[in-house]
Amino acid sequence: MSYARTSVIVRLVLIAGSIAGALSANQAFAQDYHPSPENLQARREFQDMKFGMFIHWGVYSVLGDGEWVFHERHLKLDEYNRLPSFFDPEKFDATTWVALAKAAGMKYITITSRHHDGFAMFDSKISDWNIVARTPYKKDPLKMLADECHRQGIKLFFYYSQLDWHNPDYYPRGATNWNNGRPDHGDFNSYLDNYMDGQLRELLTNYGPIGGIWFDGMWDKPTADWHLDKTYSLIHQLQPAALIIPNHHQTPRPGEDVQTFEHDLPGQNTAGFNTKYVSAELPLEMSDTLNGNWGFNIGDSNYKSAAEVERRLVRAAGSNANLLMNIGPYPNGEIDPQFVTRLKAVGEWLTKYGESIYGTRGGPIAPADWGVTTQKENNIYVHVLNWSAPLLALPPVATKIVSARLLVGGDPVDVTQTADGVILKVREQGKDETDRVIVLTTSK
Ligand code: H79
Repeated sequence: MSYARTSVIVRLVLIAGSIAGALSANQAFAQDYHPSPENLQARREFQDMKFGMFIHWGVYSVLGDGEWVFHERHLKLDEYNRLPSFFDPEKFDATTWVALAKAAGMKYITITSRHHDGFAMFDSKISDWNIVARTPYKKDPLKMLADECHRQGIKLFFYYSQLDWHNPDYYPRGATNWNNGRPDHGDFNSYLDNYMDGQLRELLTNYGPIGGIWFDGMWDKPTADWHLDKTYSLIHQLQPAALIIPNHHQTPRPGEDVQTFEHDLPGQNTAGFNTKYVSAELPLEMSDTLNGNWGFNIGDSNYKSAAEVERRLVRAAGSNANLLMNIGPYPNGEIDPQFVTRLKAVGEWLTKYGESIYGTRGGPIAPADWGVTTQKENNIYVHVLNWSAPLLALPPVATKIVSARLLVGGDPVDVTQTADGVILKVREQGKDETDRVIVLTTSK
């Protein structure tokens, strides 16, 4: 069902509700929600950034078996509770992490403030299930990261798992339930209103201006009432420019600011759980892993090459989306050197090709096997990723092309524009060349 049709239904429900004199707060919110000017500005800036660093880091990193290890091994609460005492990231250095993101050409960082294990990687007063209270490290890495991001001009977003495998008030439990020793009762409303919203208030109060909150895990209980309107209002009230980015794999709802897709380009669903619906209005984002895991997995050496990351970034940009590329640092705070070399290579590539990525929107020609287009002002960037013959025939574009040149080097490119389309003479792909970018300058 389309977003527009959903809105119509919501409105009809509202009218019926007000006639009956029983307009709920949630429905009123849905009708009344208008993004603030700061929020709309933040959405545009988000789209301009195009490339972000996703970081999965938690006490699970100690076991080197991914962020789902608590669930995968069906550990008991008492067993998992041992883990924080081994988490002591003496090599963690916020300056190094932020500098790596910058060197990679990334403009924002999205880090796990807490994952499904519910363990707060920040100084939370809501519960002692947090890094300051339970680990020998005793410090708040998110505070250090936030300060450093502000210093180095990188936007910081907090990933926050709504799903919680640790708190007994996360009850009734959802699809990922196993018997880990929690009681068979709990107060879900209290979990949402006191625990979760309490922690979100901390994250939006104690870390300066943040980019937004990246929610995950709602899919564990898709039909539950998550008090979304209340939580979203809280966030927008505390920081109007903070973006709400929900990874719920559903059609966007009022109050949400970005539509994000896990492991897939917008509209594709190779992962099996993504929605095919793509918002024409909201900024889009695709998240992906640099190897095969989110959290550190010691047995995973399946690294993507720098060229592969570049291709994904280009394909995302051509689909009008950002790429949020993940790394899972070691438990000691170091970042795998294999990640570092690849990210730096992508950053070098971006110093040459960034003009055709940053600040662009998806171009006028639909993405295809040969490549994609992006656009900015009166330029159309044709990204030729996969084409060997010299002549590339493209569908028509509405504007008049006044010149065509290579982005790198600036050599002119032969171009023929007719009512039937645009023909470009593409030169051979150079060795180690990911993307041949042709800049079409149009008359307006
Ligand atoms: O944080 C990373 C992962 O740990 C988390 N999201 C990324 C960013 C993630 N959790 N689960 N998944 C990704 C995969 C989702 C699996 C699902 Fe299902 C399939 C969700 C719904 C269907 C299995 C069945 C789990 C719940 C029901």
